[in-house]
Amino acid sequence: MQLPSPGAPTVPTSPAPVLSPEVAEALTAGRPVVALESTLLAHGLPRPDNRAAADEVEAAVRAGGAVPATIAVLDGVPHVGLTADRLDRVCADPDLAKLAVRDLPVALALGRSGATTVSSTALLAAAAGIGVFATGGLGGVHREAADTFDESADLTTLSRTPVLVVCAGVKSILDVPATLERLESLSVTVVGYRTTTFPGFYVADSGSTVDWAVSSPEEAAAVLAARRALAPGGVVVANPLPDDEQLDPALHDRVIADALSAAAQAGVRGKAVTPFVLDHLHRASEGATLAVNVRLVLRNAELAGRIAVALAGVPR
Ligand code: PSU
Ligand code: MN
Repeated sequence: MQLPSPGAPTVPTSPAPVLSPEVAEALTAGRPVVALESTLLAHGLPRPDNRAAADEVEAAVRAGGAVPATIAVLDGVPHVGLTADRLDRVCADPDLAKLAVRDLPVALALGRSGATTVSSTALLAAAAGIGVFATGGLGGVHREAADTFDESADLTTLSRTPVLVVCAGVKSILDVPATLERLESLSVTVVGYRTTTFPGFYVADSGSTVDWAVSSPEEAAAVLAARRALAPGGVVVANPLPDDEQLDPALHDRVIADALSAAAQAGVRGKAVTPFVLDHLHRASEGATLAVNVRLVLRNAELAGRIAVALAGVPR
């Protein structure tokens, strides 16, 4: 091994994650905690209403019985649990970066700020010892992926990260059957919550099914505990909206086709695709997709809270 010569420049170490006092206390005491991502706030919901949604999502986790830990990177520091002023910053900054796992090292090393996606939130949550995470819809395989190779890093990260993520399926702007195939190849455990119908984010039924269903938060927690004991990797709990709370399926199909062709026409690429399409949908549906998006996130947050409560009772 070659030792650094005296006088060689030293590379600064990047800062360790900062836990909010409430999250730190809960984790030390073994109380239930649910991780929440910040990309859906900063890049998935319009300003300034995203700030109220941030509070509502945290309140939904509390209603489920757990402590919320919204995650973001601010000035190079990963924060697990955001104080009100930090949530203000995440929700207000129009230039906040979108950080997937591969972007984290750059943000940490260079002191940058950004919102975390499903992939980077899952990674930071697991590192902090948080097992349960809630989002809206997972990223996945885009419909034109055969040409673009556009597949979300959410999938590969979940294949190796020991967290349970509650979602309303994958975003319906995606190729849902292809995404389910990739989740299978990547050995990500997928269960429906009280159904084997795989939800379609804004709509209750994506047209695809899954093999397994869990019937309670306790069963979901037991699946995560079993997965942790076996092999590293994640568990997806797909929680559909009830039929009477979903987006009208006819409106859904129409606005999605429209949004996807707008994205293609605008030549949007890479990580800009999902925010562009969501924003287009919110406008084209006159806020209908936005209302449904917030509703499904709240339901997922509350269920995640209940699952975290059940998990806190499982010996590790
Ligand atoms: N769920 C929502 N809205 C969102 C997202 C999830 O209800 O905006 C975000 C998540 O952060 C997810 C990301 O990781 O969309 C996927 O982005 P991409 O397709 O670029 O991987
Ligand atoms: Mn992508």
